[in-house]
Amino acid sequence: MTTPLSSNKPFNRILLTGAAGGLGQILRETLQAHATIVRISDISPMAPSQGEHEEVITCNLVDKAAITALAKDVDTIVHLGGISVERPFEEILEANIRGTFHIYEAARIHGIKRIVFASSNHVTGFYPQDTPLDAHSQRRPDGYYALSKSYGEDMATFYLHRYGIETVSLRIGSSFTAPRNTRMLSTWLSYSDLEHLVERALLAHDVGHSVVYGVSDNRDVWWSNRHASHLGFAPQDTSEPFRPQFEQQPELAADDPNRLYQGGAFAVAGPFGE
Ligand code: NAI
Ligand code: 15L
Repeated sequence: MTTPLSSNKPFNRILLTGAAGGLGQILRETLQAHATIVRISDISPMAPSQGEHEEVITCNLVDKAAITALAKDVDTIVHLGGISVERPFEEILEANIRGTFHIYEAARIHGIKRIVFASSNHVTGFYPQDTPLDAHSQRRPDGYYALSKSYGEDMATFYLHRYGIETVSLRIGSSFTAPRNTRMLSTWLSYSDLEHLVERALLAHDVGHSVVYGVSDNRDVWWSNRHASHLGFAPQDTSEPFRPQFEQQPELAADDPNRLYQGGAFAVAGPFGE
């Protein structure tokens, strides 16, 4: 841990992984309000540093020494980096499972006390749509990607009890500029609500390991955040304005995974290989 600089921001330095990605590009701006310096990282090219308040470091999550160095002098980590779709197990193993392990080890080594972990709704993706769930519902991962997020949540619990590192696991629904299909009318998380969620995950006190579904105030939400009320997450947006464009389209077939499973098409991806 470093001594805070003379700014009145809550953190001296925040590390953001996955900064070149869809959500990383949004949060890169948001986090400026909360830290004197935002250190951003990705394996993919990122826009150049905007000034002294931003450090840009290209880095592979699979490289343990590089991730340990990346987290030096950091106060808290927002971990978004990794593969964000269903892929063969070996790819997921490296970027997501080994990569998240390296993040937690780096936090332990440098005395970092809080991680905001981008988990996913896919840890419960195999539930039928309309089944009400909350953070205590048994997980039903819908693929290797989902398994990696589920393991990440278990890692968070272990590092809390063993080393006192707190985590807020964000089970993000579908965070894009707009819902892309009928399923996402239920799972959509607006960028504005995402920013608010990450702010609460960084600033709320005594979070232990908290699990929260990242979803806007949509009409037909399957997930309750009753066990995460201490975070103070209060989404303001809704997918309702997008509903008419989907209602004009033909209804999905009864066996369409986007109609059956909370995780949609992820639940029927693969098998990979022979
Ligand atoms: P994205 O795929 O746009 O961004 C992920 C970033 O991680 C990419 O820029 C990629 O280059 C980087 N990355 C991949 N492998 C890496 C490695 N080995 N080392 C370093 N960086 C690596 O994904 P998006 O949409 O921005 O999501 C961010 C996070 O939130 C991901 O962890 C994703 O699983 C999670 N999430 C996103 C949702 C969404 O709706 N956007 C929903 C649920 C979870
Ligand atoms: C995810 O976990 C993915 O990262 C994202 O690309 C979306 O597909 C989202 O879930 C979803 O479930 O819509």
